[in-house]
Amino acid sequence: MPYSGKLISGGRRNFKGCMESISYNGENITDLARRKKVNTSSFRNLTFSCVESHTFPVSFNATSFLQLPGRREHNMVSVSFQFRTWNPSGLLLFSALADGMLELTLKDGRVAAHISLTQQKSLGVDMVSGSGLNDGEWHEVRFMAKENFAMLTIDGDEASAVRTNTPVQITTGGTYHFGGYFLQTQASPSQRSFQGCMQLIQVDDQLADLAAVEQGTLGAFENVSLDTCAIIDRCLPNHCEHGGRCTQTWDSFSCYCDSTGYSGATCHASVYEQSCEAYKHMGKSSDVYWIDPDGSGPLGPFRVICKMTEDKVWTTVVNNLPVQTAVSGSSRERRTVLQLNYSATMEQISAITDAAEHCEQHIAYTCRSSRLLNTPGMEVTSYYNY
Ligand SMILES: [Ca+2]
Repeated sequence: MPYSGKLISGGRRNFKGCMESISYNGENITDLARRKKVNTSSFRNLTFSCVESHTFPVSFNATSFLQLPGRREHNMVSVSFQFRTWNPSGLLLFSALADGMLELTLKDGRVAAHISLTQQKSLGVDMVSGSGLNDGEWHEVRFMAKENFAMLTIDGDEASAVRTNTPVQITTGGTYHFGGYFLQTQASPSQRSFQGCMQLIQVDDQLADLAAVEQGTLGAFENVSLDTCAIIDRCLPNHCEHGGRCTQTWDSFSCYCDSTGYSGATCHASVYEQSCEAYKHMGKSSDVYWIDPDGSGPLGPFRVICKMTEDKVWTTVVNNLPVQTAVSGSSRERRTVLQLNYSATMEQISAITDAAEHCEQHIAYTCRSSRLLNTPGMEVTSYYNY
C-alpha cells in the first residue's frame, strides 16, 4: 500500500504467516506483486507460495504420555517442541540417559532443564528460562546438550537463551517421554504429568512423525489425543463479574476480585454495605465509608461520609471545591463558572437520593452586593444556603 512516513510497528512483532488475495482499491495487489506489475522495491522477505506445515498437535490430560525414539548411545541431546498450557507446572520431557536422566519441566510458568548423572554427581546441568509461559499461548522450547555445553532457548529468543559450560559426558538412552512419565526407575522426574498440548516435536533435529505414532508404527502413547489440541479456554467469555481478573488451569478457572469491591467465586457479592443506615445498624459511628447502593448490581461502590445522629442518618457526597473559593473580576461579559465535581457519578448519587426520605444540597454563596446566577434583579447582601 502506498505509505509515506515512518513505519511504526508499535513494539509488536511482525506477522509471520500467509495472506492471500489482498485487494486494495479493487485491485488484487497480491497478483500484481507476483507478476511484478507494481513497484516491488519495498518488498522484503516475501515469497509467493504458502508452505502449510501440518503442526499435528497432541493433547495431554495428566494421565498421558507420548514416547518417541531417538538416537542411542550418542553424546548429544537435541530436542525442541511447542507447548501450550494454563497450568504453571508440569513435566514436559523425561529421558533416561545411559548414566542418569534428563528432564525438562515447567515450574511456576518457567522452563527448567535438569540433567543429573549418577556417576558424576557434581557435574549436572540446571538451567531455567522464560516466564509466564502458562498463558495459554504456544511457546517453543529448544534444548541442546553435548560434551561441555548446554543451551535452553524459549520462543527462539536469543535473549532467553541460557548456556552453561559445564563439562557433561552424556550418553543418550534413546527414549524420550513427553508430557508424562509413570514408569518406576531409579531416577524419576520431579513431576509426573503435564496438562496441555504439544506440537512440532523434534528429537535429534528430526520432526517426529506423529502420523506414524497414531498408526502404531512409531513410539508409543497413552491417553493422548492426537492431531487435536483439546485445551479449553475457560476465561473466554470471562465469568468474573465487576472487572474481576480471570485465570485458569486445565480444568477450572478462578477470579481475582482484589480492589473490585466484590468478593466470592465470581466477584458477585459486594464487600460493602448498601447504605449508611446499614453501617449504623452494625453499630458503626460517623465516619467515611464505602457504600454500594445496588449491592451485587452493576453500580460500583463509592465513598461517602456517614453521619449517624440519634434519629437520622445523613449520607453526604462531597464535591471537589475547596471550602471557600474566591471569585473576583466577574462581569456581564466574563462570567465566572464554577464546576462542581462530586465523588460519585449521577447514577450513584441518584441511587442514594431515590432511597432517601429527604435530600438537600448546600452551596453557600457569601459574596456581598453581587448578583447570583442569572437573576438580574436579585441583589445578594449576605449569603444564601441551597
Ligand atoms: Ca454494585
